[in-house]
Amino acid sequence: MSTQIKDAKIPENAPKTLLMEKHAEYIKAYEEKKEDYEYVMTEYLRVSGVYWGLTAMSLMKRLEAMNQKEVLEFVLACQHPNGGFSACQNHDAHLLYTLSSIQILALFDRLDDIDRDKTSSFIAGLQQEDGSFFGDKWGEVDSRFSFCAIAALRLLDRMEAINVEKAVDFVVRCMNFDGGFGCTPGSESHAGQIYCCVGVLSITHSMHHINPDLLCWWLCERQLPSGGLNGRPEKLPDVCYSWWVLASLKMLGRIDWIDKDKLSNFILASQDDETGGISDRPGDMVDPFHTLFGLAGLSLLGYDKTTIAEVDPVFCMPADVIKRIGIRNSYCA
Ligand code: GRG
Ligand code: ZN
Repeated sequence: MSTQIKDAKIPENAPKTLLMEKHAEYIKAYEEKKEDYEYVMTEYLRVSGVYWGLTAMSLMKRLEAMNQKEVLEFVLACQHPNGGFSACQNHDAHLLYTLSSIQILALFDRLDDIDRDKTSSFIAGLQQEDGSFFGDKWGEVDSRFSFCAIAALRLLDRMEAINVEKAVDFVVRCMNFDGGFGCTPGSESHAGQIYCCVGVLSITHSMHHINPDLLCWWLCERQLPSGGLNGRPEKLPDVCYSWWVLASLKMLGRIDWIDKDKLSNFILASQDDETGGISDRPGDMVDPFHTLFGLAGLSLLGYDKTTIAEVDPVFCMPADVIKRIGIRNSYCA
């Protein structure tokens, strides 16, 4: 008996070229329509949403179209006296939003607008005895938070604020028999967590802990007949895995292990040719999250290099911003 593969269908009339102008208009309009239902309902992740929109615009070389002054005022208003940042005002400071805030400041070359030591002591205060990180004062542990802590500290040039060796030990303990990584030791491999853990090992120059052939087999098996990638076996393909999976393959030096043309067709087919924006799979509603990860995936694929800027596979930010800050990641050969 054979098992049926779950997959998306690409309609005949799905877009086949990049609708760049429409995506820029979609992101700009999203920034402006603050009374929309969708905008209001995503308040709990606002600062990350701002990072997705700004990074998408940067990759389309349109960052100057965004309202820098308004964004910077908003981000600074989200900083708490303990140095951490929340998703928006009156929410708790969290590592997820601290990273997004620092990424936004870095995009605008304004990291010196904050007290770097104060923010790094907030991050360091969340590290636990076993090297892991709480996301915030409520105590959830997840390898995503290890990535947020380490990526933020690297952008701030404050890696010495934490015990890096213990942070790496924890991430290595999240590694599974299949070469992948989960959210805590012993939990199932998932492409999103793999991106976070490989990112930590890349930033800390600890890639020797990984078996790249084993892990990249698991990663390239995420590609389905439609060309799209899923996040773990038996799941549907989703455009955001064009980032989580592909960025991991790039750091591991094996991006050629997937069919690039089929994946770019899947991303292009997930564009909305009326409203602009990219969705998780063809025919679904677009959002800024999938618009960013679709564009960033196309950048990694080398699609239309003259119009899409090069993305850094670790930080999901324009490569020239990471170069300007002077960061060098480690990659596998
Ligand atoms: C700077 C890019 C960047 C990220 C910051 C927050 C974070 C660090 C990384 C998140 C990594 C992650 C866990 C991504 C996966 C998101 C996702 C689609 C989860 C849903 O997964 P499933 O398996 O469902 O529950 P699906 O939709 O795959 O069937
Ligand atoms: Zn998704």
